[in-house]
Amino acid sequence: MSKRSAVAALAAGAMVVVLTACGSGGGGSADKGSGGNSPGGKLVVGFSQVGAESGWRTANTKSVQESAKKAGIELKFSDAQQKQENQIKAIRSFIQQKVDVIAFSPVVESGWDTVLKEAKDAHIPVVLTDRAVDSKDESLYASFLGSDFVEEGRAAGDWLVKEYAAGSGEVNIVQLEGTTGSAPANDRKSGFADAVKGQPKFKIVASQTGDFTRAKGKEVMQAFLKSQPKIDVLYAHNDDMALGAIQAIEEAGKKPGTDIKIVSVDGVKDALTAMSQGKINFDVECNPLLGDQLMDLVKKVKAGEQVPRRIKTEEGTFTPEQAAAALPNRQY
Ligand code: GZL
Repeated sequence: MSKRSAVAALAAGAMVVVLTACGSGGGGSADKGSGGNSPGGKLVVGFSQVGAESGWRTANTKSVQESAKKAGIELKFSDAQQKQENQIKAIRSFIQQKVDVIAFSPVVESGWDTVLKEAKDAHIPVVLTDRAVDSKDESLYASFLGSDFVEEGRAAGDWLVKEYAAGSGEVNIVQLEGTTGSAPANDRKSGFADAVKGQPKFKIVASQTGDFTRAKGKEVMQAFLKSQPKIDVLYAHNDDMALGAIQAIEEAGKKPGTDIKIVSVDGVKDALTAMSQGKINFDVECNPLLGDQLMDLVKKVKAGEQVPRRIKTEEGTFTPEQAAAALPNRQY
């Protein structure tokens, strides 16, 4: 059973415009000079979310919104619909609104220095959550709270190596990658490749982005099934793409989990259900319930306290037996 840092979970994203999702309009910290315009001294946090592309993302949004409410923090929430330009617009809007802290999950790793410098010049601290940026200027954000995606990819690869330890025949792998340029896609790919390197029997015969969505995961898996004469394993960077791929595999008259083994990442309820039906063979947990930790972090940052540069979330893995045991109480 995977270890889990316990934090609450909340419901769905909003449009790309900046919405005040929580809080009764209570006070900010205007007198603190670095922003915060909510009367009554409430901490005001601007949060730019990637989008609403997957079950994981929905659970993450719920967690952030519910935790903000619980912490008495006014949350200005923006859903970027997986577009970097929308996140940059939202961050600029937060700066204009003089929020106390900006928190965001960067949809891709690159291209953030300019807007983060604008936040720094406005004396508004920034916290990264879920995904990282590749900026070399560490002064542009106070902390990064999120998973180690390389470790997740490595865990998926390690399982595969064990699963095929006995056999000697070639193992043809197809890979559904996450959003191009995103930290989870880059790192889950490299961690997996690291785990299977030096094992000549493993061949990644096709690899393409499914953009972390079910629809795209199904579409790309359909193409793989047409173009690849033999597929033994699917490695999906998230469960939503794996679930879409399962539809494609079944429509092609094959049995997911048997004819084509599936290893995925996230550990959302729908995937654990598929596991209990024998359709997914292994799932690496990626914990979306970051809300409480994030609110604690933004409070410390606003108060000028020292915070760790990197806060790694606790996560585990699921076998089918563990999935069946976890399902009854699964929050998302
Ligand atoms: C990982 C997160 C990824 C999930 C996907 O922390 O950024 O984005 O694995 C989600 O399900 O779309």
